[in-house]
Amino acid sequence: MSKNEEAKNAGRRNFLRTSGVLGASGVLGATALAGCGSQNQDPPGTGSGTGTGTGSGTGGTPPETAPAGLNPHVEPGQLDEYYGFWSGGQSGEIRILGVPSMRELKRIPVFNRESATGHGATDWTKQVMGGMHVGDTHHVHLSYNDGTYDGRYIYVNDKANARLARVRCDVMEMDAMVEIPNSQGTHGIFPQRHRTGLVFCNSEFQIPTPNDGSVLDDPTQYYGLHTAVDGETMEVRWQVKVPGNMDLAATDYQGNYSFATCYNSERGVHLEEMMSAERDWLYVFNLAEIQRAVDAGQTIRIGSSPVPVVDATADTNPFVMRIPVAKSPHGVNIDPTGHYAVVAGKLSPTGTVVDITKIADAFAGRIEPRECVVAEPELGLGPLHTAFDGRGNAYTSIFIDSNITKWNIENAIRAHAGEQVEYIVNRCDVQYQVGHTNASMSETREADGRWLIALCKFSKDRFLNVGPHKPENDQLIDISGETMRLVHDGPTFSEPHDCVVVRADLIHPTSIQNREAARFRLYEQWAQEDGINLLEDSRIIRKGPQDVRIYMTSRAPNFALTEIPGIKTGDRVQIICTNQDDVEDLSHGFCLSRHDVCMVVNPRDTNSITFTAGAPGVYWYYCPWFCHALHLEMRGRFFVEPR
Ligand code: K7E
Ligand code: CUA
Repeated sequence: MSKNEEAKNAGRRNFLRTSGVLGASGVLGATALAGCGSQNQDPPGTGSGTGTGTGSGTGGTPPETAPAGLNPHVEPGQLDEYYGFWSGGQSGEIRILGVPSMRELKRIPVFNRESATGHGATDWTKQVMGGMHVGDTHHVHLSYNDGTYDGRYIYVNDKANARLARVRCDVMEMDAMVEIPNSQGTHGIFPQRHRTGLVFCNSEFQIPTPNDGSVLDDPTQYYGLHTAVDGETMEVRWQVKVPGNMDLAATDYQGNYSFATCYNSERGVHLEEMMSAERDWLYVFNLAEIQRAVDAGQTIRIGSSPVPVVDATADTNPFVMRIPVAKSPHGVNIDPTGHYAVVAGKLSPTGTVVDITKIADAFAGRIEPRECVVAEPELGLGPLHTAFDGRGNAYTSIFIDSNITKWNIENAIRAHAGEQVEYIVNRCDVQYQVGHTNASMSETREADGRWLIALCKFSKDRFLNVGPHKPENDQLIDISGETMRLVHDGPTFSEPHDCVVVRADLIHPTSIQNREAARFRLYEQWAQEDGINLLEDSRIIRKGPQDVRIYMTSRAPNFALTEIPGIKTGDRVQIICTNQDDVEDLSHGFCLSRHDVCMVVNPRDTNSITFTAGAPGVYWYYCPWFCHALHLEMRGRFFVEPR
């Protein structure tokens, strides 16, 4: 960077500091333009081709105003440096994006029915999904070991039907799903960070406990539940019953606490009531105390649920501490040092910084819960979520102001203690109305301060108009420098709330199915029953007057069976299909004409689906995945006789 540019940038930073102060005193309009290179004004260094090098000076002549920064461009054939795991919102799925290219690499169906893979229609997915085909995923988090990702599992919530699911990272498919009992609106989730331990799930809605119709319109008897699911077995271990609702979740790095924001401490059922109190709570769950009570049987049961429930409804109790925080808190995020929890106010223009090292004293009664609060920075209108760069800075998404506000945590603490110090570093406008924000490795000890994603709820005029339902806009921001730099607009389909950005070297998927996922135990059990070798044998077995089971292998470009005779109309037919090919990227599938049956069978995979044979006639089945030059010929006839 030239002397000239440096001087210019320094001047700009000073301007930003000033505007930060203005913002803090409520003159927010004045700050709207501040502090962010946009893609229109400041294109990143072009043509450098280095992928990860600094953009400036590596090729082309960047415009004079272009600050140094990372190059977001990933050349065709080159790989991204990060996996981004996106929640898929109301689509019920998870999405994998490459970062920084923002290319969508894959969708992992979880709570949804999905035509390409047969997810939700195949036998095993049907069994675990319990007949439900909608989901509302908000939060994806990976399993941890020692404060960083261990590359084993992805956990994802379903707010719609109160479930938690898990995806195996080796094959990137859902392998477990559990219903969270006694609760509704499973929203914030977070796994423990010291090892693969518990995954905590917050219920956003309060309901009667039990919710059996004996209590209806009496909100004083509604409660929320904080649920611990074992991240290995996916069994529900315990629940804690609290007054008030719970929104976002977080965990510390030691395994001592889990956290939940509570925006409805009022326990209201209408909007005005929920917003009435000036302060709400950050709940801190004392995991050792809860475990002690569970082990000692000091628990209650709710309805017919076998899960032990710790009653923490008393104003003071050893299990849950309530730290008063700014009005209607939303996000709670732990900084990469593990020292601070940052709570965003949502209906207050402030954040609250909680010193986690003080919590033990507060639980012991040596200090008041409120004394754990070490800063209350004024951030802007509608703070929601916070990410970190590992250099002491926090990046809070500001919904109403539509920006990402970068601020320094230690400076905010000093300002709170009375020092004259500016903590706002600068702001970056985003388009528009940002919900979550997350940065590369931000939820780990290894936060690296390179890329930040702003998940904007509205795209409005940013893309070609596609009708009344617009895409969202997940924007990519380079945070490697002092000034944030917006480098990419990423349209996304409804409605990924959150994402995590994970260094690619931490994830090691296979290309050939390793047959270790839970569903294979089901196939093996059937095969054993019928004396079948799944990878070798094809056979049509009549199991009863109306039941047929068919084992069939496939190898490009052939199904082992090209005719399936002997089926009677109304038969319940199960097809168990195995792909013998162990060639990377060689998926087959099974699709049966006019039967609503379609599924994928990946290399060395097995999949199965059950359906009722239709009216008498000839039906072609075919491989729906382009697998070979003779892919269209990969088909056979299914003969249905009159009964
Ligand atoms: Cu902020 Cu559901 Cu994480 Cu939406 S939640 S933004
Ligand atoms: Cu096998 Cu197409």
